[in-house]
Amino acid sequence: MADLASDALRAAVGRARGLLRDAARVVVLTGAGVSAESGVPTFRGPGGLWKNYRAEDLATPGAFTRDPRLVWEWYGWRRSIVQQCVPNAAHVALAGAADRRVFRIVKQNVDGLHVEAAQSPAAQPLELHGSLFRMRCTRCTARRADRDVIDATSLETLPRCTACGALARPDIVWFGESLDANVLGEAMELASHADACLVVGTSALVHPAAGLADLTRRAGGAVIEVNVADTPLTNDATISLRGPAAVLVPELLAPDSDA
Ligand code: BJW
Ligand code: ZN
Repeated sequence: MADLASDALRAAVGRARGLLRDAARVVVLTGAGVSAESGVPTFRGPGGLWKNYRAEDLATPGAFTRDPRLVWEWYGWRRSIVQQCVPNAAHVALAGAADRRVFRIVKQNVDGLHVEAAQSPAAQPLELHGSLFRMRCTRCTARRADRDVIDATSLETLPRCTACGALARPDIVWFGESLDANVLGEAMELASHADACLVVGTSALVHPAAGLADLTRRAGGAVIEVNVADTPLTNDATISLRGPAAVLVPELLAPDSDA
């Protein structure tokens, strides 16, 4: 195995590989850490986006009502960073596993890298918190994909709905907003019936996403965590692996060499 720092980690990875191999149904919950090695900043922790910006100032409906120009400026900046990033070995390994078996990815990230890594419809993730590269109207129900540069120099230059002309907003679930009920329902259903839940690179602080692994655990399934640090899930996880997603996830999901 490449780059596994200690015998203890190597053994834990071996046990986790066994659990995943024996699981008929696997659900994967990913967070910002899965894209860290692609160069996308995480939210919390050293270098995280919330270090320099307060969530309440930028990622709430109230923030957008108060100052849509500031909010669009922040999203335009994040889009420009993410547009230079490509999926890493973790995204690729997860997409490959989703092609081979009953294995669904549920993602919190809005960066689109799981979507880019997917080679088939089976590998398309369930999207809990929206996308940086979609916008929706603040007045009507129109939504559209969009990768253009955002001009946030003034209110007049901000993106507008092409159907009704009202101000458009990022198609992202902000704090205090409800997740799409169908998507959340499907994610909860998957988690409740999974034999294993693989949790990759999330601080597990933001609900309702953070509760999904618990649904698997309460139904008797295994919870396998991959993270560079402890999280609120660590104590209750069946196996918690300390290390970077782009190293550990491919190790966990590589097909057996004698297969
Ligand atoms: C690595 C690594 C490497 C680094 N390898 N690992 C129940 C209890 C308490 C509160 C609530 C609750 N239910 C609802 C709430 C309120 C709120 C909430 O959860 N607040 C908490 C913060 C306390 N939730 C909501 O408002 C949700 N809405 C809702 O539930 O509606 C109904 C309702 C409303 C009001 C009240 C009650 C009910 C909506 C949540 C929307 C979240 N949206 C965001 C996007 C914002 C902006 C944007 O992206 O533009 O989603 S917030 C942000 O956090 C983003 C992320 O998807 C989400 C999760 O973050 P994530 O992915 O975990 O990232 P980090 O940075 O926190 O962690 C990175 C991890 O990676 C760390 O652990 C690192 O160690 C690790 N890592 N490098 C592996 N290389
Ligand atoms: Zn409109």
